[in-house]
Amino acid sequence: MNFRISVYAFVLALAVSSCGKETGLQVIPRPQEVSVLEKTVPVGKELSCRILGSMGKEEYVLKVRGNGDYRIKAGGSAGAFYARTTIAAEAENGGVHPGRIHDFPRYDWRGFMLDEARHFSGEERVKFILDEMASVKMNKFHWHLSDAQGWRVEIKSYPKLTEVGAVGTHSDIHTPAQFYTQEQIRDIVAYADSLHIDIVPEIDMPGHASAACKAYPQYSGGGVSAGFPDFTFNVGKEETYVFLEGVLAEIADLFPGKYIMIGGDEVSYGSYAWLADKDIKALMDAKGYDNVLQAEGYFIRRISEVVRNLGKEMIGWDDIVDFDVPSEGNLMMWWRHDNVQRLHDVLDKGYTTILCPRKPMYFDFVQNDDHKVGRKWDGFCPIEDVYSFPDAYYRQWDVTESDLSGVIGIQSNLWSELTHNTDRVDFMVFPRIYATAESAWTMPQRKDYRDFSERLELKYEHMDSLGIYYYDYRNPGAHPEPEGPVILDRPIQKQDFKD
Ligand code: TNX
Repeated sequence: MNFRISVYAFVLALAVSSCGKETGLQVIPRPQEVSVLEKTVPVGKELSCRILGSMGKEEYVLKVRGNGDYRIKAGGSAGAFYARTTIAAEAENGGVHPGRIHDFPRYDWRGFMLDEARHFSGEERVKFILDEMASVKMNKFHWHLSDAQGWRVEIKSYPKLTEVGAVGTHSDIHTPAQFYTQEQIRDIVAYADSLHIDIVPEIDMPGHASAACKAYPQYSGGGVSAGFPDFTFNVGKEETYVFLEGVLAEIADLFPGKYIMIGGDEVSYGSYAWLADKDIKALMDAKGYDNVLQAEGYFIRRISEVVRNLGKEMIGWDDIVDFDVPSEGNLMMWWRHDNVQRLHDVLDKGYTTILCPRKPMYFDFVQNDDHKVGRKWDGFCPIEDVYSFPDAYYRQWDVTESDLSGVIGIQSNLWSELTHNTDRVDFMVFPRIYATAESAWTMPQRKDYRDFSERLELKYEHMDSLGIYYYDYRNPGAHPEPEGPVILDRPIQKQDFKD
């Protein structure tokens, strides 16, 4: 090291140490660049907020004076919102640290998915989850609104979707209809918007469609004979496309965001029935298809056109990767942790991708080995693993950071087969969602699990103040694992079959 560099290093070290340690800043997700004094002062007033075109839309610089007054520079209203979110987190922790924070997200997509089809959470809970997401700078709420067990969004042109399709849950097929009216949806969308969260609606097709097919059997393509006779839509009938175009047009109108998620997963749980359907056979004959996967691909390509014509981009689960939808305007969610080839496929084909592999990102997987209610699969999904995602996984996926340049973000998913009440939802989501937030926001070189665990202390206080029934890693006895749902009368599930 030459003399000038070492003098520079010394002066820099002195400057940083005289600015105090950043460990005083108890904020999740951890900001990228922090230079603040250790001691806090009460939050003062906002002196200015300047929006600068030279900064990223979500980027901000926050300068806090010794008296607690502060100035914001940001690249857009989202960045300004995140600066104020940092101030609010500091205020909740007792005071703000004078100094400078420069912050921006690692990923554009910082998501959480809630399944409301298997069990319904309702408006108040959704707003609460949106609040928690916003408090840790998450910005995509993926809303799984339809599945075999229930259809949860009002569609004016097809009223039976909710009159009939919203009846029932995973644990009781007789539960009276539970769904969102269009007015409620608009209200929730506006609420999310005020928190800089985009809502990404999912209408799952052509599988997981039993609830819709119960309401409109004329669009059913059949399914397994017992329990789910109508797991799929009929991909051979023109009327099915008219129906789905109508549904998706209302969805596009209700959700102003850029994306519509069309699912596309696990169709094989029902599609063998297609070989016995005259309309689907006619389609296959006309197109020269000799297996049902080709018919599935035909359906997905048509739906991708429908979504594009509505001015939106389509997202599908990685199941649709081989169906040749254009990489422009179609995104993929990689979820099969045990099928890494699918990750390579989506990336090699140039799809913009969101990473949400079951392990470690599925919150229907348990958090601890002794938990009984929830999935395990060669282990489970403890918070450390969520926190170390995605970087700790590159080696086992045989990828490097640069291979992942098509990845726009990460997401955790709560499938709700076994979360039938608020305690169970809380228990599975918290505190893991805070780890998702930091993995999605903070650059890898700024992540440190021990430091995160210390910062989580204040989140425990926060959760206590809100009465959240979280899983307490420090003291597992504090909130015992809540019982799972009593299954009164449920349809036979795909899990009951081996493919
Ligand atoms: C697979 S993830 C599903 C869901 C289930 C979940 C349970 C995905 C695209 N499909 O339908 O709820 O497993 O872990």
